[in-house]
Amino acid sequence: MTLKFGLIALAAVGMTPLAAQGQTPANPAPQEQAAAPAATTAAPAGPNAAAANPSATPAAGTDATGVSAVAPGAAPAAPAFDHAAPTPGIGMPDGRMGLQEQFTPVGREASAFHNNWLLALCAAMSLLVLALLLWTMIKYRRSAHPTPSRTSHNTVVEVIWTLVPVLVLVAIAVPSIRLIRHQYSPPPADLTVKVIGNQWYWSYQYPDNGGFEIVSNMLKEKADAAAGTRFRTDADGPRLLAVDERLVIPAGAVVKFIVTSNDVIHSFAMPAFWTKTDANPGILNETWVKVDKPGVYFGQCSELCGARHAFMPIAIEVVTPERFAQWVATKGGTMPGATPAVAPADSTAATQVSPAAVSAPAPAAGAAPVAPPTAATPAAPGNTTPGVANRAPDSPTKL
Ligand SMILES: [Cu+2]
Repeated sequence: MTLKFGLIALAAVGMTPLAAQGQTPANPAPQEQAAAPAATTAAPAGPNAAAANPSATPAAGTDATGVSAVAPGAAPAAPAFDHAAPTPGIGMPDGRMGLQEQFTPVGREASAFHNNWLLALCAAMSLLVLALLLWTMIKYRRSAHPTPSRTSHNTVVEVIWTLVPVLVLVAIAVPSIRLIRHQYSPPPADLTVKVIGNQWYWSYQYPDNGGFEIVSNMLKEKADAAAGTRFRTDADGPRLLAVDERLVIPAGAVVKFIVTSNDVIHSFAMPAFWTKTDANPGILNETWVKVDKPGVYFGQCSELCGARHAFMPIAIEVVTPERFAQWVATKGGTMPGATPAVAPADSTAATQVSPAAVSAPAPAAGAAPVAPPTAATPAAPGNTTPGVANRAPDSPTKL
């Protein structure tokens, strides 16, 4: 017996440091862990990405063609677009409890369901159970009720405690299923935007508007930004949420987002639109929004995707349809059905490079300088990647 205990104790003592040792490196460094696979994907990404990840490579090729194609011809004086400043408390967290104010029909339905029905139901049930517990504890305590009842069946009570939960579940299921039906049966889309998650930024393609692409990076704080590069101001949005290029969509239009990823799983989430969709490599997920109110709305990547997961925010600017057409024009895109004033820009010319990209042509670090064979052939519209030059300098190799 004692021998057995001794052995167990010995084993325990022996294992403790082992266990501790095993945990020490793994525990405090989830970042390293996350970064490790990232680094491995980044290192061979050069040759690989050429084929698999079209947006990572053509930095060298497209950058040059993009700039030279646009600068002289297509857009003589690239019209500037006045981006709106966000409204504090709208489309962003502001410290209040509860859900953000919703700006889509589905979001309004869902938040009303949550606030007015689920919360009320939860509160009522919790209070009822608490009251029953208190009543039992006080009324049937030993001092007041020394001989307990031997009753083992009571048909009325049993019917009630079976029926009431069933009714509660039905009362939750009906509006819940109705909400899911609304969420997953979108009306025909007026505009489709392809959303692509990348470590660690988002790119957005507009296949309906000539297939141009924008690349959206988080804006750094003034103190963190390299000298001469753009940094965040309050007009851009809150810290860690403001981006250099916003996803712009028209108000009142049904916008379909096709969501995918270039590397690992990300998640495209916009709390004020009640939208969260995983971005999986090799898979197209779909979600939709219809936002009535122009404004700027912020979200974040919502699937742990590596070391800089916290720094790939999403900013959507909802504008009037007229301003949307203006914005598309500034990106070198076209509106469907519109006859372009200039000769129809080929797909490379359409990939206009923003001034920011020209001023700060950050080399896509880690990417091979070899121009991919696909860069020459205009691939599927939207596979041209002008904005890659826009990528923030903090690319995987820095980590
Ligand atoms: Cu992420």
